[in-house]
Amino acid sequence: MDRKWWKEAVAYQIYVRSFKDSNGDGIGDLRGIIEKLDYLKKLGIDIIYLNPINKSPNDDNGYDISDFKDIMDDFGNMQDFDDLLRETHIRDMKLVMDLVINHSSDEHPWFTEAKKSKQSKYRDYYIWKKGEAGTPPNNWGSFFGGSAWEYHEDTDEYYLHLFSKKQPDLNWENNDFREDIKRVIKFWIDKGVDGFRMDAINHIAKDDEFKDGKVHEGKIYGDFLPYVQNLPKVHEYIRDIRKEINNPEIVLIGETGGISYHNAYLYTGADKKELDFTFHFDMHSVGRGEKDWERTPLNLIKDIKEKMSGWQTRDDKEGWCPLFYSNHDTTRTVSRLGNDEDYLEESAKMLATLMFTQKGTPFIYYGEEIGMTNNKGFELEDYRDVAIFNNYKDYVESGLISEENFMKGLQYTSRDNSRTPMQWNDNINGGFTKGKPWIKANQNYTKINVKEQEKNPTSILNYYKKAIDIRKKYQSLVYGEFTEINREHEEIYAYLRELETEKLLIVVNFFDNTPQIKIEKEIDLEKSELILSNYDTDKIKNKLNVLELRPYEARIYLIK
Ligand code: TEU
Ligand code: CA
Repeated sequence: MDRKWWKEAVAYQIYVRSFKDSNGDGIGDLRGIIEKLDYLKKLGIDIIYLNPINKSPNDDNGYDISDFKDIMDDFGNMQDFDDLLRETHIRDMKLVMDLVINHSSDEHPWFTEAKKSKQSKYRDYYIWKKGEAGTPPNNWGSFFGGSAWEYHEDTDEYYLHLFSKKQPDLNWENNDFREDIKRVIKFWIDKGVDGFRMDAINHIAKDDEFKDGKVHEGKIYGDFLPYVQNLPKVHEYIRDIRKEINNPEIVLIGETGGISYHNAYLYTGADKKELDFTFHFDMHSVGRGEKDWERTPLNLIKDIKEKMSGWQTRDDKEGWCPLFYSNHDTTRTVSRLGNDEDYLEESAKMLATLMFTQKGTPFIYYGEEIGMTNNKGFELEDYRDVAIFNNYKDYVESGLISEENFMKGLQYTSRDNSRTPMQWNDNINGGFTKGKPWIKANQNYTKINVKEQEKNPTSILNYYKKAIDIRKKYQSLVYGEFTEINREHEEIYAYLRELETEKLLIVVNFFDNTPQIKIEKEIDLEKSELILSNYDTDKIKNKLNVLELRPYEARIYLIK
């Protein structure tokens, strides 16, 4: 296994807008992050991954960039960035930026020039098509509701936007554009950035026939995924970027929907010279029902074991993987995979035990380390996600979906569940801001916050610290062999991690009952040392390798 700094690291994702507001405008910012670097260092963080911080009109909270080489006004200025990068490096932490290059903002100069004339040099930086008698070039629907095409009257053509209409897709077929975007990447590398998370990178190649997509049951528009996701040409463009970067110490992380453990090697295989690892969407869908307002009970084998062990048991040459259960595009981990009602602490700690004992780079999503949960009781006007309001028009105002089901669907699936202000203490808005927060704080900040948990030795936060310490102490958790045991058990997930003579057994119960498991392995638990548990350890009984686990109980044994 070739050793890399980013394989041994623990990462932390910061949704900058919601992390810490330093100037009272209700929006998180770079100086707010600087205030909290010591908190992150103490937690055991090695990599900080920031959601986009470039200049943006914020139609999609920074994922619509109007200047790739400057900092968003809401977050501060380039001096603040230079200070943040320096302070991060002084603390021996690394900084990974979000690189959003599948599209730009419609306020980017390239696009404003492109709109002026079909003869503009920048016209072909984007994807323009004629419509047919007032209708778009095809029936594609955007990820954020409505058509994927926006009509531009002055030049009588439509432009493509897989996301919002203020996010026109960039044309990667255009060589001048590709040379320009390489200059952007070089600019940030020269400033000292340690790596990039490449947003929606699997969409940068489009099928050039622009055929209509299938209109699935209950949908209004055609499905464009087969024509805009993971097409072969994506690899050619990424290899070109990697060659340009030409520095193995710079980590390149993809974001690739529609990819999982059986085909991630297409992007991350050692022989591909493309990405080091890639964010997938496997955990996003767990628990989701047929409709957004429906839930399905957790099926441990199908939803968890097959997926997680699938990533764990790939051949090393297929590449590395992230270990994450939440980010800014899905809901809060403990609400989706755990139990945020009766067993918040136990289940949050159980999930953390998985994250820090598997092979891959753990990514803590801000607030996960204190068990932040989904919102309860947001009204429609409390939501901020651009993806919501087009869908409301398309589906509720047209009567296709009832208001009640639409609102319930948001409660279960909205990205805004994971974008409420970080809960630092029990002051108003969780101590995130002295102003009015850009999005309402989750009202449980009075109970779930950093200050309370720092002083409580059995808090979720202190469990994360212990689990991270254990991960850094035992190399088998980073580079060791993963062997799942008792796959058929429907409530308990159990596996070994081994490296030379070091052997750890991890067992977790995913439910609120007390199942037993007989460890079918030539290990003698009587002689093993229990090195971490989310329950008090003196009441643990296990004889003859039969373990009985309490609700959401998690244990790590050092096998002697
Ligand atoms: O999300 C990408 C994304 O949502 C698509 O890749 C899609 O969900 C996936 O391919 C389905 O298989 C990124 C950011 O994470 C998100 O916050 C932004 O809104 C989006 O791109 C646009 O930049
Ligand atoms: Ca601010």
